[in-house]
Amino acid sequence: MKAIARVAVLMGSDSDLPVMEKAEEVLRSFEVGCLSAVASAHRTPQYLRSLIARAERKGVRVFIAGAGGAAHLAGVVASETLLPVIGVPLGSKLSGLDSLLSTVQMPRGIPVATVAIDNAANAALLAVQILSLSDKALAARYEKYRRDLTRSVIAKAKARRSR
Ligand code: RP5
Repeated sequence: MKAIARVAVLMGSDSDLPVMEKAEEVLRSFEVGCLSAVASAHRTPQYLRSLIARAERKGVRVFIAGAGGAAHLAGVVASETLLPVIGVPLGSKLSGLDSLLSTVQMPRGIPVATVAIDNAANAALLAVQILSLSDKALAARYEKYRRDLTRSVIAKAKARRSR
């Protein structure tokens, strides 16, 4: 049975898919249902608005929005919803600096939680943390992930020392 989508992974163009797929992969690994869609703040503003409303009706609780260049997608999503929005600035002709600034420099009152350039995995992890606040089973999976992460770093450090 398909899990209810609790996260919407939006991207400004299908050319963003190779990076944004990582968010979907991480969400799947935590058994968090997600929906994924291409919608542009500039090219398809009305479609984007209806997509946000539809996602909310379906039960989405967190939005992830990745875009590059004049990256207004996350900000526009944040202006249209009361749910938390995580922005992923994507690599661009200006190495993603334009995307980063466009995503992170939101006006007071309408926040976007912005992760590092191209770091769609961190956006998914942040979404998992937000959802974990009201989902004990998911919180336990996230806690295990963090324990495993710590262990793997320590194992690598030990392996280096014994060389
Ligand atoms: C942005 O423009 C998209 O998010 C993408 O990163 C960038 C280029 O889009 P394409 O010209 O490849 O469709 O809106």
